[in-house]
Amino acid sequence: MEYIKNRFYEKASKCIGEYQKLKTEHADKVIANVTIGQVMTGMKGVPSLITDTSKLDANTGITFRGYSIPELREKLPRLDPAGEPLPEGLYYLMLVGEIPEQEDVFNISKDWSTRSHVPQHVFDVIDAMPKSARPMTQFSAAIVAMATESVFQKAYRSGVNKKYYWDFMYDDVMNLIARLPRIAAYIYRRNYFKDKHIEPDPRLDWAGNLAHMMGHDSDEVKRLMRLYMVIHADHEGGNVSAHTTHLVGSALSNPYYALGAGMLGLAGPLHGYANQDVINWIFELMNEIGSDEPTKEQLADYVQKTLEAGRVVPGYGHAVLRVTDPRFTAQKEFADKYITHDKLINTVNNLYEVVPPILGSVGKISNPWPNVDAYSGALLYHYGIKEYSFYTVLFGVSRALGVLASLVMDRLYGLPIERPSSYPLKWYRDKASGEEGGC
Ligand code: HAX
Repeated sequence: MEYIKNRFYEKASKCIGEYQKLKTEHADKVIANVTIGQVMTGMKGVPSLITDTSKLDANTGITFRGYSIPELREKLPRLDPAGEPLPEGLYYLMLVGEIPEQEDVFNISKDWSTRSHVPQHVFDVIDAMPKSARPMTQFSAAIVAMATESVFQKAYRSGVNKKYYWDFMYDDVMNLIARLPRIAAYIYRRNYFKDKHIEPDPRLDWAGNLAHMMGHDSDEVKRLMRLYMVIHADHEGGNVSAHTTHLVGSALSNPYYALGAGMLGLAGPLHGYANQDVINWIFELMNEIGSDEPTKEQLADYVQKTLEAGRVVPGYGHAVLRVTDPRFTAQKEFADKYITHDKLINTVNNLYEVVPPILGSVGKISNPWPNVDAYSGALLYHYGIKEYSFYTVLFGVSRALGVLASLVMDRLYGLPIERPSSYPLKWYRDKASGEEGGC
């Protein structure tokens, strides 16, 4: 589908000049001051990255090229007028910056289908690991193992001019995205269905095929999978999975290395692992309370107990957001529309009433509201995807869309190797007060 690549180049190449101009003519312009508080809390709010695909606002949530999640659900092409948008369309939007036509989206589906062959050695790498290896360990190892296929790496080694890096990166990224559903489904069937694998169906869309290869072939699961793949795709550039992918890519590592590293960041409990931690924590509380329909009072007691034990309440809080995550709301609307009664979903809804006032009363928690992970597991579980130790892999398949689209742009703009400065703790102490002593 060369025409989409050309369309991307035509639009994005206009920004190269912009980038160069800022770099050369406005290099001394001060845009922000950095406080010690920002350094001590993980560089929150320090503008230091260029990411065009999406932007996160603390009070309104994520927008993709300016479009909110409700707008995406209304405007992006879909297979069925009553269904959810296709993630192929979101990828096009993030890359090209415009809402695609139906035909563009079908063409991406077809293109990904033709690129989706996974080399045998990647399956061998997965099979070499014990089944007790976490699905995210298997997933990131498989991605890195696929670097043997990198056309960017081959082009670099053959001495290609740097102005063409983006072109090879584009192809690597398309191949990589195309293959992720097959890899994810392989891990799923290996771990939970005794290696009974299901071949891809080339007539299906990218997310529908993932559901199919996992063995969940109903229209309902495919609809959920499309929504899931759209809402998890990107969350601007500073989150751990996006930033890691960008950082590793900035050393001109191939996209397989960059995404593999990003996925290992996603695997952490404060990031994507929270989606399985939420379900684990809810089952733990149901078990301890002795009911699968706990009352709000029982839930409140358990939340307090979790905090007293020095643990976090998974699925709540956010580094940037200060409101209910619109990705939570989109999933809640989906559940309200399609699911009449489900004990796990009822508990998730009850927690939404119970948790925020408790977290709000702690004082130090910046955001007491739920994030995307508070809802996603309950929906997957309802539709029969009950193996929650797998859930972060699904997040990873989706997150690849945004971080890899950004990686193509990084190479097109010619962004430099990233290299912030670090200082000993004493340096900050001297800056703060100049007091003697300390560690
Ligand atoms: N439960 C208990 N304590 C919490 C909390 C929660 N849900 N959220 C924040 N806090 C605590 C922090 O641990 C921190 O405590 P210390 O000062 O003792 O270290 C304090 O409140 C201040 O933290 P913050 O400024 O509110 O939040 P951070 O930006 O540091 O962290 C996190 C943001 C999302 C990591 C945090 O809210 C958290 O741990 N939430 C639970 C885990 C979770 O749901 N993660 C997924 C987030 C969304 C995402 O990335 N998905 O992939």
